This record gives sequence, C-alpha cells and structure tokens, in this order.
Amino acid sequence: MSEQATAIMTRKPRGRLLALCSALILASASGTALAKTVKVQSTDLLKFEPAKVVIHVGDTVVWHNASVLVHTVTDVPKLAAKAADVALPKGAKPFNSGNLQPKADFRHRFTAPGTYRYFCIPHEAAGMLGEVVVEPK
Ligand SMILES: [Cu+2]
Repeated sequence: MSEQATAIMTRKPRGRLLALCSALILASASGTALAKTVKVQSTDLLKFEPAKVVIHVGDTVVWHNASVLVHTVTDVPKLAAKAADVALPKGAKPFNSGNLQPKADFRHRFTAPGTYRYFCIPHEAAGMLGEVVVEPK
C-alpha cells in the first residue's frame, strides 16, 4: 500500500471526508462535471423567464409553456421580423420548437459556445425575446 493511501486510511473520519471533498472539487474543476439542465418558462405576460441564462457546452435548456397561450422558441434568422432579435454563434444550427401548447415542453442541447438570441414567433413584436449564453467547458 502506498504511503499516501495509508495516511488517508489512518486519518480520523473527518480527515477522510475532507480528502473526499477535495477529490470531488478537483474532479469538477477538471471538466468532468455532469451536464446540466436549465429551465425557462414562457409566460402569460409574453416573456421568457428568466430572459437570459448562462450555461456551458453540453448543457440543455428546457422551455416550459407555463401560460394559457401558444408560444414558440425560435432561433432561425430568416423567421425573425427584426435582425436584432435573433443570433446564432458560428457553427450553431438554427432551432425552432414550432407551436408549443400550454404545458408543453421543448428542449435543446447546446453544443457550440457563444450567444444565442431567440424569440417567440407570435410575440416577437411584443418583445418576447430570450438569450442563452453558452460558455466553453
Ligand atoms: Cu409567445
């Protein structure tokens, strides 16, 4: 048995717990943390809530239609009335939920880093806009 292993095993339980915590912190810092899922709601007030989320490459956003209205989650430049309402980073594919009925979900996993600006097709003019910032791993 290595000297280090012996040292860990002979330490008091609290010492072992600290060693375990340090190992977990090191593991997440080196990029082995699990991908996350972040929730955004579409509301009756014609907003995405929260309007901006910051995630990492590999994470998923789930949009839930929490309103009585039909909404979309759309990041397709040619479908936007205003160019400023939409953005896709280099290498990212456009996505569009289509009509989301009340209580329906739409999910999208982000694999390219950068800033995404999306909108709801029926409510773009009302300012129903959202942003996803995807940071590199
Ligand atoms: Cu909408």
